[in-house]
Amino acid sequence: LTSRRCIHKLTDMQHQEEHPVVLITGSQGQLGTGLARILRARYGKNNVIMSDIVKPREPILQSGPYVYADILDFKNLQEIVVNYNVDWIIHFSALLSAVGEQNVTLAMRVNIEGLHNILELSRQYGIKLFVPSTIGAFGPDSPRNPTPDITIQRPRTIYGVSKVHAELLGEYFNHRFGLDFRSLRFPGVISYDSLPGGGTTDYAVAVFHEAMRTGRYQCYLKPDTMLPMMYIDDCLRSVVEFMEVPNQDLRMRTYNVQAMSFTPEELFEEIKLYVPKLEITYKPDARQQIADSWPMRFDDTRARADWGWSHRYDLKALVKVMFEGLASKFQ
Ligand code: AKB
Repeated sequence: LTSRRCIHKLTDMQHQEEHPVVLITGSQGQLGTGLARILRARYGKNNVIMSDIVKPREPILQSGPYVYADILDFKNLQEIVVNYNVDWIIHFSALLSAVGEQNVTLAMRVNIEGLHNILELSRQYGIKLFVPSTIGAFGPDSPRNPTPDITIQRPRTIYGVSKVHAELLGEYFNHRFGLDFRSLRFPGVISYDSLPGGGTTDYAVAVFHEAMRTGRYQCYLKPDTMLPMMYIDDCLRSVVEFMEVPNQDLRMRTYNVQAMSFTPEELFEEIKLYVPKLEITYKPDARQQIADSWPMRFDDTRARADWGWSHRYDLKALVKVMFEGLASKFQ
């Protein structure tokens, strides 16, 4: 009997590993819908619960469960975790760098208090937790080209401070309580069917839309400001691949992931191959100072060595896929 019970237990664990129930917070942001689509195809439509504090965009309703989740309300989170028997949380809720500077109090609540709730919840219920980090977790004292995984981190934005806090607290919960915490530091993410919400790297998305709509774009960063960037498909694939790595194979809990680095000028030159008459003007604002303190290029050798990270999109491939995607959207 005992061994049969053991076998049942093993099969349950195996099933949980192969078909985890995943809760995505902040799922109406830039990354949530795309990730839910991939995870639903992999683990089953009803195993991926999208959540946010806003109403879902139309098609989401038919594609699987969608619930109200306020990350500042611990009981609300407990209820969802228990009712759906959640195994993993992908914690996307956050205020980004530029918008965070405009509302520091709210950024502290969402990015810090919200994270505390998610960490505590994950510890209590034995949940595997992914929290994205960012190039913004570094600051003017960090080496910028390239920026290694482990180096000085003294960011000057509330967004960056909250992300360093998340990295450190997650790693602490890992070694203190055995929480399976995982984090990737993302570059600016570029996508055509979802918009970023108030970051410093948003220009690299906005310019595509303006090139298609008006043929004109005013850039808030100087032409030679180099930052790491990544196409959304690479970004979402990195999350899935990283989450599926067996726990014992990870040497660290927080990894840099790099794909490409470019300046506004380099991006606009490439875009002009598709929109030759594109008119660009530059009017740097407060975001310039933020960008100047961030990495120009990530060193991600450890992610490549430890769990096989490899990007597929460089600048040329990115611009091509963006125009193909936008063309189908604007038709
Ligand atoms: C931002 O610009 O704030 C984000 C990021 C790089 O984390 N896109």
